Amino acid sequence: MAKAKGQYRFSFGPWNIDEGADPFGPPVRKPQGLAKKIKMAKKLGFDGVQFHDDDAVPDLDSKSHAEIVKEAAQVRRMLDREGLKAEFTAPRLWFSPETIDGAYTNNNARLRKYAIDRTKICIDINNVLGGSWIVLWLAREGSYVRESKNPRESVLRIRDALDEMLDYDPKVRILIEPKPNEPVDSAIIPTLGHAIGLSYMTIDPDRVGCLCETAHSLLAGLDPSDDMAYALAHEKLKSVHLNDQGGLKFDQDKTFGCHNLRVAFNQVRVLEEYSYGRNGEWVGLDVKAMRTQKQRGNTKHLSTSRERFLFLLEKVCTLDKKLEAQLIAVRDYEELDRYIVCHLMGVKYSG
Ligand code: XUL
Ligand code: MN
Repeated sequence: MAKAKGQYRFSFGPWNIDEGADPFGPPVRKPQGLAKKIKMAKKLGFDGVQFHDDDAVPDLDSKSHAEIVKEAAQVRRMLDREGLKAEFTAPRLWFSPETIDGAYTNNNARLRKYAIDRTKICIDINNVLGGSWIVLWLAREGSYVRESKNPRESVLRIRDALDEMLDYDPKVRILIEPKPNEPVDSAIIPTLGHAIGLSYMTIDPDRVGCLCETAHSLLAGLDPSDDMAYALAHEKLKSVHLNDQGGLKFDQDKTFGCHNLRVAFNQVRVLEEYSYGRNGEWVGLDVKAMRTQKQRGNTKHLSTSRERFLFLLEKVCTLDKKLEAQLIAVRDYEELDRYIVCHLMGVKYSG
């Protein structure tokens, strides 16, 4: 869908309104049903919703294909009623007993088949929801003990799985969301560079792209805006999960721009300058409320992230490009840095 420059469609997933449980403590907020979350998305000014397969159809392993399709159609009607679209569906391949040791790279052939069958169901759900693509976060495709999996064979197994998906549905588009670690110690496809390389190994590279998450790039020690630029240069940046991260810790999924506004600015800038969104790409937010947040205000991280993106977009559009070019031409990067920070802080710049 075409958009004018500077106009974006925003999305998030039901998991982004959560109860605040963490590995060290139980939930602290009340659960909200999917219907309520869809209504909240509309109220917050969002345009679309991202799904895991079992967000749309809970307990899907215990349901027939006909039941799954019927329930997905009910969710589609909820979206239609609110005037919202589904952005994507992602198979939650890190939850079930079958995927304890990974999905497509599992050492057990029967369990690898479970992962493929489940992904085909996810593709069917996505088609009913009308999503643009499926997203593969390759959560457990890696190891805790390097010798436990053959790393070369694992790459080829993921490629074979992608080929089977591409063959299953000639229209499906697949986005890989890489992450270097967590829950595994070491991921087989840890960065966007790996994901893009893998896409070219498939039977139809044009239908395999990627989703760049800010926190995942930071966890890999990379600048997220450079990662986005790399994927844009390959015409493979189809979705983003904007958020923030306080350095090399666990995956924090904090509000966009809360730690490093300048890094956030450069992400918005690269998206805007290269017309991200012109071909239907979404600005997805993968943010979590802090556990300290009370029930009231449990969506503030979402509205603030969206608001901050729009503030930074204003900064991108009002940047003095002529001055920037002049400073680059005379190689005065100290002055360029001074100008950029003045601009971001909203203080008067005098050259
Ligand atoms: C995991 C992650 C997931 C995916 C959706 O770190 O980012 O939320 O984005 O499955
Ligand atoms: Mn994500």
